[in-house]
Amino acid sequence: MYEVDATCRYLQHIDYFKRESSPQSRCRYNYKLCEVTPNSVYHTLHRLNRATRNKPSPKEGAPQQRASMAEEVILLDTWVSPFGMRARIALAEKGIKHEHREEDLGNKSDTLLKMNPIHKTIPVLIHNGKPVCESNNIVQYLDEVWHDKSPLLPSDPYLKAQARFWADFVDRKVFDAGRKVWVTKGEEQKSLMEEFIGHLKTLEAELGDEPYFGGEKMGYVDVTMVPIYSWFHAYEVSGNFSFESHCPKLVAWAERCMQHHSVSKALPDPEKVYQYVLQLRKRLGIE
Ligand SMILES: N[C@@H](CCC(=O)N[C@@H](CS)C(=O)NCC(=O)O)C(=O)O
Repeated sequence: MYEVDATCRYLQHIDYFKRESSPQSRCRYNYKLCEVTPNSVYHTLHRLNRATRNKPSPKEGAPQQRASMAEEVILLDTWVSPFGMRARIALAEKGIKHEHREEDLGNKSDTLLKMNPIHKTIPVLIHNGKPVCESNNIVQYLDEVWHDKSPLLPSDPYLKAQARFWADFVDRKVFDAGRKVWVTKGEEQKSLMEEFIGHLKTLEAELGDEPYFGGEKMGYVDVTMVPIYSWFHAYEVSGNFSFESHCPKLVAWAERCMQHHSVSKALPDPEKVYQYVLQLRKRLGIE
């Protein structure tokens, strides 16, 4: 313990004397003052480093430092999931190399159960062995750690709060109403569909004349919302209507997002989604 204390004192002194003297005299002076030798400093730091390597504290290292180290990034995902698509878009926007693992949600992997024991849902991002769960949380995490490339959230606190508000609206209102449409039929389904379209119109009004929810550039709300566009075809065929006639601006916005390789690569073929929905409704005994 003495060695550790002495080494800490030595490191503090280096800092203090940095401005005071030449590098040589600084070292000699500090070693002497702190009763350490170059050898003991080296060995103590080496030991401390080894002891903490497997136990990183949450405060350790600034995010940008971590992003520049060798990274292991894994995404547990399922192709049809709009939540998974959010993570895929953010990873692609930021050009983050990662391993993509497709989960069978009918037979969840041990890794998924271990990494997301609370909800047991995908997506899960595993960054250097540590899990990050919940899609919007993942997008925010990626944006913070890899903040240098394609920032998604605004840095201004007020604009950031607004972006989070709308992303929450997408989750709570749009995605929720959209999901309920698939597990109902008849009149109930019709009224849920109207509710769903109502929420889309609210979003359309929020978009206004901007090209993206993020303003001139695609941002957090765009990444949160655009995945559901891959399900529009399924809604249209099932409900025999057109989104274009109800919310043309929103459809134009989605098409604009699709021009981004990150989005077109992350979203699956709409016809494949429709076939998946049909199967799902059959399995649930709705069709
Ligand atoms: N709020 C979660 C929702 C994730 C979610 O519902 N994922 C679905 C796939 S779309 C899932 O893993 N379902 C498996 C289950 O519920 O057992 C998020 O944003 O990540």
